[in-house]
Amino acid sequence: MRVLLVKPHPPLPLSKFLMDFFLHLEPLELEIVAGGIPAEDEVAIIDLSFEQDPFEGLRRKLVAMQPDIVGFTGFSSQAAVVRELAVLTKATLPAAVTVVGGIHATVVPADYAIPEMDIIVRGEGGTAFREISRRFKGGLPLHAGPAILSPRDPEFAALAKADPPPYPKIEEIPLPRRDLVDRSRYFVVWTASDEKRVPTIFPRTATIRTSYGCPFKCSFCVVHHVMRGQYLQRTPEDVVDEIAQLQEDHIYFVDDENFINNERMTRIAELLLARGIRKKFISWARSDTIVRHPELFALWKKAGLSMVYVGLEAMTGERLEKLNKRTTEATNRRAVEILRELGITLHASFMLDPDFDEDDFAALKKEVKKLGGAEITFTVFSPSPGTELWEQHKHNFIKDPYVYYDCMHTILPTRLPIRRFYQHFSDLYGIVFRANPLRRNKVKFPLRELVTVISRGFKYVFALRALYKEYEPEKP
Ligand code: B12
Ligand code: SF4
Repeated sequence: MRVLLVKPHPPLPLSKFLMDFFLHLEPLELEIVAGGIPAEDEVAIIDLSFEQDPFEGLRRKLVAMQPDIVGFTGFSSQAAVVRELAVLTKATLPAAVTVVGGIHATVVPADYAIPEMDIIVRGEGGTAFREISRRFKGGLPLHAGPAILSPRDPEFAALAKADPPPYPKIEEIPLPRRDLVDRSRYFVVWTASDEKRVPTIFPRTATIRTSYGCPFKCSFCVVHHVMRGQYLQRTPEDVVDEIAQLQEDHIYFVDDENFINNERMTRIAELLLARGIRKKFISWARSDTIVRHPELFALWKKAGLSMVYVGLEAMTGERLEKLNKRTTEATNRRAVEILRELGITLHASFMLDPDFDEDDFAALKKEVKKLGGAEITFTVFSPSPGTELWEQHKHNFIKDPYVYYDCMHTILPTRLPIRRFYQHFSDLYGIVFRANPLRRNKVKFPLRELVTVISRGFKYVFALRALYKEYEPEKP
């Protein structure tokens, strides 16, 4: 059996820009799916974001490899592209079985019900693909149960409307087949270092997932819906064994929230230290976790934690409440202080509300200036497909809510004229690029790379400023 797994390219130029210049992570979801395919079978991964012409790149690969099964992954913003790629696959190899999985297939499976898609997987894919392989080889119908659906099955409509199926036991999820990608191509702009001089700002970076789900229910986030509130955790020993095998020195934790369980995270750090594993890590963490357990972050600093992404989202109680973030302004401020005291670089993210007026932007700019010396990003509050908020807002969307679900394009109407909204958005990035840790800290980075990052940063600021042009002109 031959299987080709396809990571689609980002359809919007702004996402492609970010990926080419600031961070490009390996297709871990497809590596895990590949881990479920028996060793005797041939499997390959193609990452279309590296192809000059992604459609032609896929066509060539299909012709050369002649796969029996072609599997696609995709965020909601990539759903339309994935459908086109499935059409191309069937036109090139009519006998190939097409399968789609990933977040969009899990939350809106009906969106993939086209004649060119044979199987839609909801939820975990490594275990699902194991089952698909078994059925394919045994000549059995491929669809099975609530997780492996066929759009041709009479039960499809009912199954697609049901809640996502439960995740399997965590120990059943296969380990990723990292050997299937060119590892030299994946990187993150790494602005933090305890050394005086570092060889590159763009180190090769591996990703790892140590847990699935999150016990919180932020209103903009789909994770609690997908995981039905479950929080599945790998054992510390298992996590550390995987980290020890990684060839990269820089590691990005792609958990939804991996610092939730203090005991587990303490044990992981202790094991890393005891086994002498010296790596640098980036992770997401909630501000309240940092405030509750500063000692945990102090320990992790020793174990190599270099940067922490914190979804601060807002600095007013009212907005935090609206997002159901269950944190406060004071907690956010304290978390920032703790990270600073520990010498861990903060990467804060804020959520702009389409409802922002001039005062809201002015207040946020003030806060952002105070954070100087941190990495900061901004996203636009956009209801996530699969959530109640999406249902509530679905009649108000001003842009296709899937294609433009990149959290940079607003899909909801803005209170300010749209041009003004994006002026402010771009100004915010202007402020943070000027105060970026790369410019502030004492580390010596290669000068040419530093110039590249700064010039790309300013290109990004200008691209954001011009984003309003992608919207209908406003009525006078
Ligand atoms: C790391 C991450 C990123 C990375 C990129 C990761 C990558 N390699 O592309 C970065 C930081 C760049 C990023 C950016 C964005 N992200 Co993001 N990201 C994540 C995060 C935290 C983990 C994703 C990951 O690597 N998971 C690890 C793998 C192993 O798990 P998995 O994706 O769930 O895959 C499993 C199953 O889905 C299934 N499966 C997946 N594919 C396939 C394929 C087949 C054939 C099969 C059978 C099964 C299958 O099996 C997999 C293995 O178990 C998720 C949260 C989440 N729960 O998914 C958000 C998430 C995917 N991101 C999200 C969003 C919105 C974005 C942004 C658009 C905005 C933003 N928040 O910044 C941007 C834009 C990205 C773009 N290119 O367009 C949303 C997507 C919602 C949606 N409906 O599309 C999520 C779910 C976060 C959320 N809380 O809502 N993201
Ligand atoms: S804490 Fe993070 S993962 Fe959990 S619900 Fe909120 S945004 Fe989603």
